[in-house]
Amino acid sequence: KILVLATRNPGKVREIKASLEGLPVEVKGLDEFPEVPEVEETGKTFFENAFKKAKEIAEATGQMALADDSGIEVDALGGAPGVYSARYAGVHGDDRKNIEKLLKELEGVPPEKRTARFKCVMVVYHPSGKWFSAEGIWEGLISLEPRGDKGFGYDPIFLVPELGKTAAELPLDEKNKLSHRGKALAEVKAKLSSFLEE
Ligand code: ITT
Repeated sequence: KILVLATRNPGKVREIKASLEGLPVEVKGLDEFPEVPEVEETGKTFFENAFKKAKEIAEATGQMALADDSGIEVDALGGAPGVYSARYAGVHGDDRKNIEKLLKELEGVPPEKRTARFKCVMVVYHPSGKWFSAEGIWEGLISLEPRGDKGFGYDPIFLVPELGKTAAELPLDEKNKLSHRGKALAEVKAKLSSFLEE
């Protein structure tokens, strides 16, 4: 059985592949399907985008697909950037610019008011039309300045309060134990085996 990861984000691919290791499926990246077209993210929710990506990639490849739509919600900004996290500063996937913009928007906001959470919604879609979803949330604080060089996206400014470290200071396996994506993946793994039997 083949499972295609419906994402072009290499940070997500690393974390998802590490977590799915040992499952009775062959995990493939989109780079192995150069002919599939880009999926446009037009949804207003993480679920809508994850569903659209998983369905379109499953239909384009004829294989089971797993999509991840995720982002960060900052309370002091009314939940922004949310579903627009990847393109917050205008250029899709420019992590450095996104971090810069978020820190600027939060200038003057004291540490205790910098509460935020990462959210991840995953959809696994089978070309037969069957699907299921899973999700995870990771609560934390936006730090005053970036720290750490692991991970991706907003990890350097996402403080994990109980560790006193940013997500970018955690090795991949430690991040996967705590993160929104790690939690969604645990749910995917629990549901996948019965899904494969159907
Ligand atoms: P695909 O749609 O191809 O999967 P993408 O990067 O465009 O890739 P999203 O639209 O779901 O994916 O945007 C997610 C953004 O949220 C991502 O680019 C990061 O900026 C941020 N993000 C999500 N999970 C994160 C994590 O674990 N650590 C840091 N930032 C994260």
